[in-house]
Amino acid sequence: MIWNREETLPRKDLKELQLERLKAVAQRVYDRVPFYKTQFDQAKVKPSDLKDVSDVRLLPFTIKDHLRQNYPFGMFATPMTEVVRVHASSGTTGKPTVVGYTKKDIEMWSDLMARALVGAGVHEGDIIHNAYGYGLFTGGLGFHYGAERMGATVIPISGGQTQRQILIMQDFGSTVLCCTPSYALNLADTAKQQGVDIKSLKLRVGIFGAEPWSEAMRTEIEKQLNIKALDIYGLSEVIGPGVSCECLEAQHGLHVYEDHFLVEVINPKTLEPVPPGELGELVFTSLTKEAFPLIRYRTRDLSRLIAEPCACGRTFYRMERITGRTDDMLIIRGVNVFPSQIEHVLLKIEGLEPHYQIVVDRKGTLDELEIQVEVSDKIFSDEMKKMDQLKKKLERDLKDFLGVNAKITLVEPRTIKRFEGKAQRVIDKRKL
Ligand code: DLL
Repeated sequence: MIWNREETLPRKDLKELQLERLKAVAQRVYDRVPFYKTQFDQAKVKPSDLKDVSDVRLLPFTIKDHLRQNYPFGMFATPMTEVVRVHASSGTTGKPTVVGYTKKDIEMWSDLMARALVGAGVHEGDIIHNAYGYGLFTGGLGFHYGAERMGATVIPISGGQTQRQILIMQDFGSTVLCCTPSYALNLADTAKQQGVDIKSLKLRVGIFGAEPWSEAMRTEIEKQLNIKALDIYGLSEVIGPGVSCECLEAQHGLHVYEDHFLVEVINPKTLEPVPPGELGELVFTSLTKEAFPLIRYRTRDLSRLIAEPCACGRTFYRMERITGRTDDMLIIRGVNVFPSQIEHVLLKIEGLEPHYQIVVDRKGTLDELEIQVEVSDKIFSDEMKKMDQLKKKLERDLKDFLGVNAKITLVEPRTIKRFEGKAQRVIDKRKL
């Protein structure tokens, strides 16, 4: 289902809309945010230089460090009296990144989240189990407002208290599950422990994001929960969830909400744009935000654009699921690997469970990769020979598909740490 007209605008009209909005936002930040004025002046570019959407390339990039330097509210383009909400991304080091919203920003965001939900097949009468965390994280409230906007019933359960979540899903008849993909599996696992057949619940669709996950993980979640699993992407800096989302019809690639966010993919080394189909770093410019507009924000997330029209009728370009982040790529003895690629290989092997941890260490000058992965109850109770075969197979597949040597440690069921929000798959002892 299509939520609003903009989703199917002919691309020519969309471009016009984007240009008009781009000019306005460039002028707005130039006039109102000292940081942008300095940046534009240094790059010798003026908002009036923008004659075509592709002229966005004239504008300087914004990076996370810039946001940190202007902590907490220095990048806001409205007085605080107009800011009705702030969120912040946790960030593993240093200060969080703070973002702000005016009333109109919240309305726009709610509308985009309604669009995402409707595109995922959610309708009035649905009961949305929203297990994204409520708080400074954008996930919980982002979904909450979207759900209310489109008229479904939302259960603001947030993360945690996993056993209770199963009970609530059962008793309230939840039909839609919203949480991180790792938490969806945690829920499935917990249900099993409680003797509840999660497949027998009313759940029909899940909208998962906030962390990288693989196609193999999608298959696993769909199988374990007996639902359709869709991918949603976003980041606090740009708005929160609702920057792009898959449609139920194609379930392939996430439609970027281009009427509000101008997307570019660049080569992270040369900073030059790459054409659709080529992998690179996603860069977003917010076209309509009032409190916290962002110009050419480098996300560090890697993806490719799909320009081919989608079967669903939306004209927005799609982006492929995120492969990883430029800063979470592991270089193991010269080979580049992303945790999501490792996940893809290991989930294809029968007998391994979708719970794993990647440990990277350095012995002397050499990087070592260890993958700890749970085996199924059945395999665990089988003879040692089976475990040995499984281990060898995984070693071989990792070598064949990714070209890396890894030490494999098969562990007992339910011994790998479970997560309630974003999973932390990699323990990098080199950085400890
Ligand atoms: O994670 C917003 C969000 C909430 C998205 C709920 C989807 C659902 P941050 O905490 O600022 O915001 O983290 C943003 O998470 O730059 C990506 O690296 C990663 N990420 C988000 N969605 C996906 C996804 C929220 N679908 C960072 N696939 C981003 C892969 C994702 N990575």
